[in-house]
Amino acid sequence: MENIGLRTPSLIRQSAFIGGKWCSAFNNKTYSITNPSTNKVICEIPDMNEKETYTAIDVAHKAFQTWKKTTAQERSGILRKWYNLMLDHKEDISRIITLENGKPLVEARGEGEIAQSPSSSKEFLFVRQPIGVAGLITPWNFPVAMITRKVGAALAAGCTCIIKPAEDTPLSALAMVALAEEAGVPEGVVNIVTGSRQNAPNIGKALCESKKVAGISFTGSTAVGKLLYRDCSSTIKHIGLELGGNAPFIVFNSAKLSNAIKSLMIAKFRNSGQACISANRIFVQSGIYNEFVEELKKAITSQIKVGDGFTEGINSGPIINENQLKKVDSIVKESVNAGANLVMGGKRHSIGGLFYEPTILENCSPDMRCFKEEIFGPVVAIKKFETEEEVLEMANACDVGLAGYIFTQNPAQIFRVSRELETGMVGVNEGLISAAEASFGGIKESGLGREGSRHGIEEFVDIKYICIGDLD
Ligand code: TXE
Repeated sequence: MENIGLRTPSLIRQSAFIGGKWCSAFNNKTYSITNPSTNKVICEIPDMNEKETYTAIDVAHKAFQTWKKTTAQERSGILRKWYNLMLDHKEDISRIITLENGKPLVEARGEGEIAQSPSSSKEFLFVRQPIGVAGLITPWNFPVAMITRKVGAALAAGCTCIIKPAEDTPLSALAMVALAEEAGVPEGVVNIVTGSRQNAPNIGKALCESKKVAGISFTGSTAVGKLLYRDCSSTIKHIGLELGGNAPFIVFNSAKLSNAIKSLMIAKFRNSGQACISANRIFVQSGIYNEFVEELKKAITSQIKVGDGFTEGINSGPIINENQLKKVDSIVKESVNAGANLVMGGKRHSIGGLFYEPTILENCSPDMRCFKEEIFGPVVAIKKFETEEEVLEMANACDVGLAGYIFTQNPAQIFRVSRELETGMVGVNEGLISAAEASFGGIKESGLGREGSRHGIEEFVDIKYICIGDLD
């Protein structure tokens, strides 16, 4: 395997982890993990299916019987230990993320991503209880953060869990679980079932339909979220869904242009646009439209350096796989055919592989694919608007509602537009809104529930009402 300079090479695991044991698929099948920057195979890992998932459910269910009885203090002690181990191995985990996901090391390290914000004769009792076994299904775009958000909250609440990481990026998830083992997380409390794309529906179905699983927390596409929601209905499970977005990014005439550009560079180009809160539909008011497009082009040309994430100075990595790259390219081509004006980019990068040129499309319209769909690539799609009323109508004419961004120096407009936007989160004069301390989630078809902050823990808790009458 390629030498990526790990301090603890044993963090690369080629086994899944069930019931405190590192294990292979029952039929010993494996599948290959590739580095999207080089297209080279990194290693093979177990290609598991529903049978292994049922085993993981059984052990997580058994472990729940003891884990739920631990005190919050005991659980926080173990979680703190795991957290410290992850911090100790932060550089290695970042390198593993860059290896399997492609994102530049500076992004994998997550620098600058955490914001500081740092009556009667009856007695009524309300008791918070952990829901039970939780199935955590996660995507490839933030391979560690999507898991920590879920697993931290689940374990803190007293739940045990089965993690199903994205097929493209299981190595960083396995490294994290290796550290969980080292931190002393008891056997069966954290399990991980790895599997190829082909087996994902079977693993998902097993988790959704098992009576022993009390809740599912999923981050991924709206299409898969809908499937899981349906499959959870047979057992009326808790379900948390963090699905796709199509974020409007609205720049009013009064905005500070330099800040709007700087924020868009983050909101669009972080992780090469592969983020659910990525700015997708850029609406710019007519008074500053021309200047905005000009300045954006300059910023992209001078700031974006595309290439292998391990190379110093690179700040924009590849698209995760060929399918996603084809999707990005077809959205751009179809939008141009429908009348969008290609200002720059618009094709695969000349360095080859899975890289795409940073792209600007202007004169876009709501009926084009670049506005109708989540692009999930380094493509800025812009439309000019005249009035607040008009832009709100366009921004809200959308089935999903995760994040929205507004740029204005007018205080009344800040409050008015923030309230009117049909999204779960709003960034005001700010392009980087995710923070562990904030509750994250969407409305409409962007999902159900919230992650992060104390609200994230509520997703893994049931409230039991106990009514105590006469005790004599
Ligand atoms: O997501 P999938 P994909 C959006 C984004 C992207 C598109 C497709 O627009 O272009 O989705 O990405 C597992 N039962 N987002 O195909 O398929 C899968 O193995 C159970 C937004 O990668 O949703 C992986 O672990 N699980 C999003 C996870 O679901 C199933 C992040 C996500 O994969 C399954 C990623 C099934 N039937 C993509 N099918 C965000 N909200 O940030 C797949 N999976």
